[in-house]
Amino acid sequence: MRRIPAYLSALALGGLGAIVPATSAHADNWTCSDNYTAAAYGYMYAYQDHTCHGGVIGYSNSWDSDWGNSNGPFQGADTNSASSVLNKGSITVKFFNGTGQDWDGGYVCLTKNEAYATNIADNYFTGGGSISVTDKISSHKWVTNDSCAPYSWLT
Ligand SMILES: [Ca+2]
Ligand SMILES: [Ca+2]
Repeated sequence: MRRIPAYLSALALGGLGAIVPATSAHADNWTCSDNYTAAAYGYMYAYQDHTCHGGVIGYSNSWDSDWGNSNGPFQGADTNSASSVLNKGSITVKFFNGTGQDWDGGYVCLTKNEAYATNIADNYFTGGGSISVTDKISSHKWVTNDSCAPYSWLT
């Protein structure tokens, strides 16, 4: 009689969930990879806390020139509140600091290949001043990479 491999036995007995170690499932909760998998194609997302935690502030497949006004995908208290961001679109997202200034002030860019920035506290807007991106994003739009400075990439 052929011996059944142990992992197949486990699968047959306990189902797929039973063979996923609990530690692995927990670890997934502290990255943005699960959020990226669940995200809709063509959209960018912004989250309240780092590593895509704390709730989705907003998501968009278009632009929003003021995350603090009462129009578009980001409104009111959404401005100056994002701590991590995700890009599942087809081009780059450009995020701006200028609060209520319609795509003004310093900026940072997130490419579709980078996919997400888990903690933007150690990223700084262009224009100097060492302004951390956390809790400072106030608008966004989709751009081609040539509109982003070499030092403006979110990682
Ligand atoms: Ca808005
Ligand atoms: Ca701002």
